[in-house]
Amino acid sequence: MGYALGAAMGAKCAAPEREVWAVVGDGGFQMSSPELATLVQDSLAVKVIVVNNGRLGMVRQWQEMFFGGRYSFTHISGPDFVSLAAAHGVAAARASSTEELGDRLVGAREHDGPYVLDVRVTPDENVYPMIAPGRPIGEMILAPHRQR
Ligand SMILES: Cc1ncc(C[n+]2csc(CCOP(=O)(O)OP(=O)(O)O)c2C)c(N)n1
Repeated sequence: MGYALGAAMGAKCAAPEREVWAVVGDGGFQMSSPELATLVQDSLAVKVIVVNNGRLGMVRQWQEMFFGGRYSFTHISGPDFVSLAAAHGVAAARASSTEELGDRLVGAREHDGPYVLDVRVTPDENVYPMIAPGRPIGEMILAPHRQR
């Protein structure tokens, strides 16, 4: 968590001719968003797609599935990522529906420079596979019907 943007920046430095995207959660992006300044300073045309569910989603899902829906500190209201990017001089847009997403992705790809795409997604959508807290990787839950 918080690693993707820095890793993408390293990848872009190593292969400047390649298209490089960082796919990040809104929680993870808040750990590394100061690197937006580095993108500008070092002219790194990394594209960032923020999968923005307003949740620390993996932990929220644990709380739903294993802790009786007792949600604790997993609902987050981050900054406006489009404004945050703009404050750093990074182009940005938001997609709030599936219909908008295609055009926004094209816009991000065609932009000559770094870009932040804030994609709003369903807050409480669950994601699989999932490993229960304290359980080994061999007990990975692959789909909802395998929940215990
Ligand atoms: C540095 C660090 N801190 C805490 C965690 C525990 N952790 C795992 S997933 C997660 C929430 C991630 O939220 P977000 O980045 O918004 O992504 P989502 O799960 O919603 O897709 C947390 C806090 C971690 N993996 N790494």
